[in-house]
Amino acid sequence: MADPIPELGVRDALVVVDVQNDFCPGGALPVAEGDRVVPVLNRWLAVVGVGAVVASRDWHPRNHVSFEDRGGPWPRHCVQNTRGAAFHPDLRLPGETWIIHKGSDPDRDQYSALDRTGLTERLRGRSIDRLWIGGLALDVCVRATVLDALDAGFEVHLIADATRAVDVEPGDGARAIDEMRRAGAAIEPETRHA
Ligand code: VGL
Ligand code: ZN
Repeated sequence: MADPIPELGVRDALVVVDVQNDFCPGGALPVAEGDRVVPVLNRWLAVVGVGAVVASRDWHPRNHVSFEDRGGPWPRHCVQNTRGAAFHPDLRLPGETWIIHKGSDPDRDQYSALDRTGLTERLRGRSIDRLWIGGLALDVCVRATVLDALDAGFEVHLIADATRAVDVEPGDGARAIDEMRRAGAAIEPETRHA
């Protein structure tokens, strides 16, 4: 049975991190089962009355510093305006979704959706103080976003069944969850990941 979704209201934001083709099976930097987050997130996206729905996307120029041909750790991925950078076609983002672009500076990476994107200020401007975060990848951009959000003073809930790890090293995903919990994030549903 699917887990129940808590009651969300105007102080809540749903933050969908980087659910893009390149992070799904068949993409340039595939996360195992990355596409499995889509139906789970769609259930959350169907909840009405939240303060904001936010969707970030990794949005790199072709010569980005994180790419292997510039000595970075990753194969070329999420190049601006390519199919790989598009949101997964089944993700049902509402029309009023705030789209956040990150990683557009060729010489700097931005794993967190709150890293100098203006999102923190925009959320505070709407008196949103509670974030529900899922997406890809658990151990990279979701991790960075959750830790930044905690630093910024938000109450943070990781939607654990709406995220998957890239697991460059085995166990990276599990370690990321531990780190987020220790930093103060609530892991939803708490029971399954206790
Ligand atoms: C990501 C690796 C490189 C992510 C972005 O969205 O988690 N991972 N760029
Ligand atoms: Zn990237």
